[in-house]
Amino acid sequence: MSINLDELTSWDADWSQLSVLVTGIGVTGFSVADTLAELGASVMVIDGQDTEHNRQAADTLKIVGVKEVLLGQEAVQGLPDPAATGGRIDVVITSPGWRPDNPVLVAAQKADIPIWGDIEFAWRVRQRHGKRTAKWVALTGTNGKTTVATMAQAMARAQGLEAIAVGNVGTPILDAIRYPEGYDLLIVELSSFQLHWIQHIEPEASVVLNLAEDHLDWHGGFPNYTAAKAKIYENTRIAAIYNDEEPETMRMVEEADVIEGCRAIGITTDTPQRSMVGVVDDLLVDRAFLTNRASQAYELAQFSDIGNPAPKHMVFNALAAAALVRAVGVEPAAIQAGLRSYEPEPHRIQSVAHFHDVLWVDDSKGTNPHATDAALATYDPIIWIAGGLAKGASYDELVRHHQERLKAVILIGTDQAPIVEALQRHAPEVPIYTDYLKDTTVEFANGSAVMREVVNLAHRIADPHDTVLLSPAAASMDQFANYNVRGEAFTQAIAQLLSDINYPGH
Ligand code: UMA
Repeated sequence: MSINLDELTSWDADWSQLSVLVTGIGVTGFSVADTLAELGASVMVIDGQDTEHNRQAADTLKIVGVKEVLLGQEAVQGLPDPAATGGRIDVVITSPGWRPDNPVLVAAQKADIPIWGDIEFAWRVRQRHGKRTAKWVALTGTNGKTTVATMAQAMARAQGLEAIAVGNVGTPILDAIRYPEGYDLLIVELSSFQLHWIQHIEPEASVVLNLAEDHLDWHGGFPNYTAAKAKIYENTRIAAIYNDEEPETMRMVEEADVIEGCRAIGITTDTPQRSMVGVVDDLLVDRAFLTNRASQAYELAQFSDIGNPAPKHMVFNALAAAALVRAVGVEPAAIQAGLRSYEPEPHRIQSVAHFHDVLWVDDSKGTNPHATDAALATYDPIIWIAGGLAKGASYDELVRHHQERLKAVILIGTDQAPIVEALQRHAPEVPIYTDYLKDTTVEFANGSAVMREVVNLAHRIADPHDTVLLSPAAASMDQFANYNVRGEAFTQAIAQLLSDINYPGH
């Protein structure tokens, strides 16, 4: 029997005849398999890692009705025997970390089996009889996504909406879809991986915040990466929002097939033209979401509502969040109230210590050159702690742009060569410290030992007025479990240093 997937467009459709292969048993795969089991579909899950954590997740999924879970490398060499899912596989629902050239996904494509991501699946089950249907606003970009998503959440909540930031931000979207009371608004943060697998969603508003090299290995090059990002604008209903300072994002909006009546809205940190949000003096203003926009603007908030000082990238993030929620009717007063109540994320250009006139800043969230660009632009002179997994990125532009601010560079992590080469080309006089820090055999648990070495070294070479900045411009997973752990290791190492030097109060 063949299933018509086009008919599966609501929670109440008949999902029970469907046989699904779910790839991955992480945050995404678990939520997908759990949801499918609740819908009565026949589900099989595979994952390359046979760990204790994954075995426990498998046991839970089997209890809720998942037919089969296969763990370990043998399970992910190609399509599994479909006997366990009713003799066939109608669709594969993949986790974002799985690259399209993964053997399982390649085999599915060869066999003409459709592949969805969890976002495509979530769009199809978002409507359910007797329950409110949340509106979606969607955002992507190389950097600032999570800040914008959580700022938009704060603004929408200040308006009294039941709103939640979901997706790449960490909470799987299907958890929100299945939330019993339902939501008014889902703020959907999408990675380029998630966008790659989307076929059709219709957000009220969408934005590509910025574009810079990242995840090139996954996508197989920059053109594929930007093509994935551009998909966010397709079928937008009300506002397709672009970054006026990045013309490529405007071009994406121009080329997108949006819903009739959808408007292009620009974000600028300068004086806004008509149909833009932007800045006048130290005010965030809206010249987009009002009828008499030719001659008037709404005041949304003041710089001081963001912070003191309010760095340019945070002003931009606040404007982007405001544009997203203004599109669904959030009032200017709620934008301001949301910004005032907003708690910034940890590990994002966060001052963590100041002693001997040296500032220590944790920007562990700087996992690619573009994110680190904002951090390097904020300080001078800098002792820069960088390196980790480069993910195919180039460091030339970053180093060229900030070479005058760099006093010294301390490198950690596996992929040191691209940074060293960029420094040799554009900042040959800046000392680079690489000794003993790049041991690739260090296990995650030893990352903290590396960070202690780094912090002690930075302390020895720092002079008054310097900033020691951890902003690696690279992913952390070679030496740390994730960027949070890397940032924590940094602050703990600083605390240890303060105790070792008997700094008052420690
Ligand atoms: N796995 C395999 N084979 C593979 C790849 C993965 O078997 O080739 C297995 C792993 O053993 C693991 C599971 O798949 O058990 C992990 O799947 P996943 O890597 O897709 O991770 P999830 O736990 O599902 O988390 C994902 C996002 N992860 C990635 O995109 C890598 C999370 O974003 C996201 O919060 C979550 O879904 C909910 O939507 C994280 C991230 O690093 C934070 N995102 C990148 C970024 O922000 O730069 C894109």
